[in-house]
Amino acid sequence: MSLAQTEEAAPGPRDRLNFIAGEFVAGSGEPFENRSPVDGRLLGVVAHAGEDDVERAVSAARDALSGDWAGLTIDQRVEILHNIADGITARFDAFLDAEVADTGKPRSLASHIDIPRGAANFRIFADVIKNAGSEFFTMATPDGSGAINYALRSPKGVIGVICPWNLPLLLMTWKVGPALAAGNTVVVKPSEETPSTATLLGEVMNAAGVPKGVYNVVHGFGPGSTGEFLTRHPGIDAITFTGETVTGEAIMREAARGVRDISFELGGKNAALVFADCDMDKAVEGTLRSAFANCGQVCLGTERLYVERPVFDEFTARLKAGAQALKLGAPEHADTGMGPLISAVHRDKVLGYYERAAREGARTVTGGGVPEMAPPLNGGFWVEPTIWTGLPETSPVIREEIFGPCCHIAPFDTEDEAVALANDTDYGLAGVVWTENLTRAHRVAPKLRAGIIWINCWFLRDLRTPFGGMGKSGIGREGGLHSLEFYTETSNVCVKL
Ligand code: NAD
Ligand code: 6OD
Repeated sequence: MSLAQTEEAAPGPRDRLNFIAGEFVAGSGEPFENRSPVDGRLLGVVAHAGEDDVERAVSAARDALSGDWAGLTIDQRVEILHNIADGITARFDAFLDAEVADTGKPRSLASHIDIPRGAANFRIFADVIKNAGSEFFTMATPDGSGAINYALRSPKGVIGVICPWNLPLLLMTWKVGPALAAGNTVVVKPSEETPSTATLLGEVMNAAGVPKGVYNVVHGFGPGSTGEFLTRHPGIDAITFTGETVTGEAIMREAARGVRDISFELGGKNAALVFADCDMDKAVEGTLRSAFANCGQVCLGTERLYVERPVFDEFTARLKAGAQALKLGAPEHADTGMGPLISAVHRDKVLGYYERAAREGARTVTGGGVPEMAPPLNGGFWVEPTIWTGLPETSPVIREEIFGPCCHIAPFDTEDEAVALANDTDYGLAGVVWTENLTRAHRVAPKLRAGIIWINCWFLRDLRTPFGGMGKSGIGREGGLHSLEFYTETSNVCVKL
């Protein structure tokens, strides 16, 4: 398949080439198609990195690690990180076009979240590295002269960065920003569904003065392909991964060779608790976003809702009305509230849960099927925003991550029951509590077994705060100084006085 083959004009071929040692290059693997989730049209063809391309990318990253990049002062590195952020901002529309084409998400969403956050991830981690202090301890010694200790941070090395498709630029830069700030070099494997923005970033890196080989991108699939070639490669010192829990298990097996460090941001089956003393307007508006934003393809999204019995009917009715008012449509329309799922494969998975819920006797409050879309959108991967009630807590619909625009809603009677229901999961990524009673909020928050807990809000994130999950939701925390813990090695220096 030719790299130039497209059905219509789309972002240039560079947008889908590998980026190795500062050059845009094809790959030795069979190129593969990139299709629009909105209508299924061919957007372009993606270069496919073979094992030899991964080898070249890793060795470019290793060379850069000890080359010009290592010779920079922190101030020079910080300046380059700001250049990268400025470069993304200067090409805002190109990034926006590419991200919207690959994901089908509403343009309004990507322009407020994905692209600005993609730039902010470089600014924030430039500030973090600039202000990161060092541990310093004095100690007594038997001879009375004493000793001082100080800790030195050094880059961990070449970092393998494996990314998902739901927030491609945001989640990739969330790893690349701190990795580069700490002086590492990276080889990025974007999702096969969303190849464009990671490659476009290569142009920004070159213009920003990033030495060749510091940032590399290899395209392809996971098992038996580019992703596995990368995680298996002994030249990779640590792996940071965002994606499904089962993929995390496979990557962990590879990381065990050579005892390499990992940072994992995995799946979730997040609960929200709606207490009768909540501000109902805020709770409904927040839950509409947490359940349906990005077509439910957000790891932090709410798929399990527990509502205190006195307000159960009112809350359910208002959530239903909000879901039914969501306008499904093309990304560029200002009133589009929800786009399609990422792919036909993912739509089949989500619809499998829709069918299972019906089979298990759920009461469908709204949705549950595939909406009628007019041509050409009928070629896309659309599903209805869906709310169920009435399923037992043992149902796979309530226990497994669906990653679609759907949630199950059940009543509770006591605070203890609500906490127990929220914690009855193998995952532990995020939780939301809706209550105007601050004492209750602070009492409940520490009882929830989740890495991120929101009170009366959702997706509000300061990038310096710890981010990550418990149980099947991940290993480690990233964000601010927490990221530096992963992206650096620490050595203690002890000086006898
Ligand atoms: P995925 O696990 O299918 O794929 C993620 C990446 O891993 C892709 O680039 C893929 O090609 C690669 N990959 C797959 N198998 C591999 C292997 N054996 N070796 C190396 N690489 C491999 O995930 P996805 O479908 O792209 O994303 C959706 C999932 O990501 C959901 O489960 C969601 O919860 C999770 N997610 C988690 C967070 C978080 O912060 N916790 C954020 C976003 C998404
Ligand atoms: O906001 C962020 O930085 C972040 N990591 C969001 C994750 C969203 C998951 O889908």
